[in-house]
Amino acid sequence: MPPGQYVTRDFPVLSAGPTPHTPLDEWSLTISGAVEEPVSWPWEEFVALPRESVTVDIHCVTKWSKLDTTWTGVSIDTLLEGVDTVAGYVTVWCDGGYTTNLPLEDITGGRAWIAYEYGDEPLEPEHGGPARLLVPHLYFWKSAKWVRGLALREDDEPGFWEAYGYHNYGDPWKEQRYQGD
Ligand SMILES: Nc1nc2c(c(=O)[nH]1)N[C@H]1C(S)=C(S)[C@@H](COP(=O)(O)O)O[C@H]1N2
Ligand SMILES: [Mo]
Repeated sequence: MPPGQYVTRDFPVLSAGPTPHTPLDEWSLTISGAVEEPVSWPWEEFVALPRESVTVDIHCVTKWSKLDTTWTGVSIDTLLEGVDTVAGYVTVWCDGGYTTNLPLEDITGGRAWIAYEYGDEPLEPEHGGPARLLVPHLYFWKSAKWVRGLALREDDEPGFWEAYGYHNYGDPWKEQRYQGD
């Protein structure tokens, strides 16, 4: 367990605003920014991509951790196949306006997914359905719910909570909760 965390069996919902309900026929996932050509998958094409199931622990900055959560989704490596970029960072953006920033290397190498099932069921809207980012090695605020796109960038720019004083990187093992930690 990372320092300062306790285990919960519940699955708390933490959202900075109301839960968006985007119909699947209006949903797509887009990779844009520092790329030759932006690429976009409508829902049906997205869920037809190769899928992976992973069982991971998740760690919220408010100190709860949930062990052995099982998710199914598309690896970011799969989405970036054939995408040529000089970008070192990514801004993840969502329905509802939430954003979060990460180094590109933290969402590649089998370390991040766009998840659309939780425990073999479609991901519930409150937990980010139809699809959310899953980056279990960082605090859970980086795992953006209702994700719609990855904007690849050459420079880093703080996302929603990062601009409000959360740590820019958010490694739970180093207890990087807030700026200065
Ligand atoms: N779009 C969006 N994603 C978000 C949030 C949010 O408010 N909006 N909250 C973040 C925070 S602070 C946490 S701890 C987790 C909570 O996910 P959960 O509600 O599924 O537990 O989602 C993260 N992703
Ligand atoms: Mo959070």
